[in-house]
Amino acid sequence: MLWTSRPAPVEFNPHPRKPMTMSNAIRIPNFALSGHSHRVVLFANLAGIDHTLIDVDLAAGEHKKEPFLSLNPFGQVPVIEDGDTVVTDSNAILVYLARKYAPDWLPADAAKEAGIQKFLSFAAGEIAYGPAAARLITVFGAGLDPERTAAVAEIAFTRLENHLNGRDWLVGDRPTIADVAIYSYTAHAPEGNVSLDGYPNIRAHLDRITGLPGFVAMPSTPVGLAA
Ligand SMILES: N[C@@H](CCC(=O)N[C@@H](CS)C(=O)NCC(=O)O)C(=O)O
Repeated sequence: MLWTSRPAPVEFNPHPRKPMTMSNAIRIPNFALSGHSHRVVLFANLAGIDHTLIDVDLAAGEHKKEPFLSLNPFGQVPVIEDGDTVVTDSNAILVYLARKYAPDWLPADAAKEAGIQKFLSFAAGEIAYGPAAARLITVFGAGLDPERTAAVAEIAFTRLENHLNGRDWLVGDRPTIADVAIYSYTAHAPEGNVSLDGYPNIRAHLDRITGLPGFVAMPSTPVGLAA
């Protein structure tokens, strides 16, 4: 089994209030072709957060069985385990990791935080039901309506393109978790037959993210316009 056991505590612990483990790395049960998972992995790398990836075989239904269901009863990746803390949902994980380990990526300023939350909702709304859903059809054979997902993708990318007019980053003057949240499914939209040709601001924004130190790509799938 893949992530049943935590690293065993060592026998001698000079700091008894702080349990020692072989590694303090955050554990990320992960599916490499999931944009939701990639969002978390990308952020951990951009923010320099020590982590260990554990592959979850979605095709074999590992996410619908124990021990995974004890971690996330929703039966979805991504999940993280940070010591005894388990966090589920990609955007919730971004918030948790930024708050705890990389606060520059989630400014406490009320207006900026609200702006970031807006784009987390956008990632879970228009992006999930547009380009992400379109890619589910071509990469995983999902029985969704390609015309509908293409229409939602167009709405999403038109809004994003307009927002990025005159801006380098979605909120404020530096990258935040908002930029990370929308990256993976936007960058891989062509796999779902959604072209980025008409969206120069979006393409420039994606390039800015790819150029950040620590950037890691999600594996490409040669389907749709990416074939
Ligand atoms: N709201 C969740 C959605 C996660 C999600 O849809 N994960 C997909 C992989 S991309 C999954 O695990 N699907 C399996 C299922 O829902 O049964 C998040 O943001 O983490």
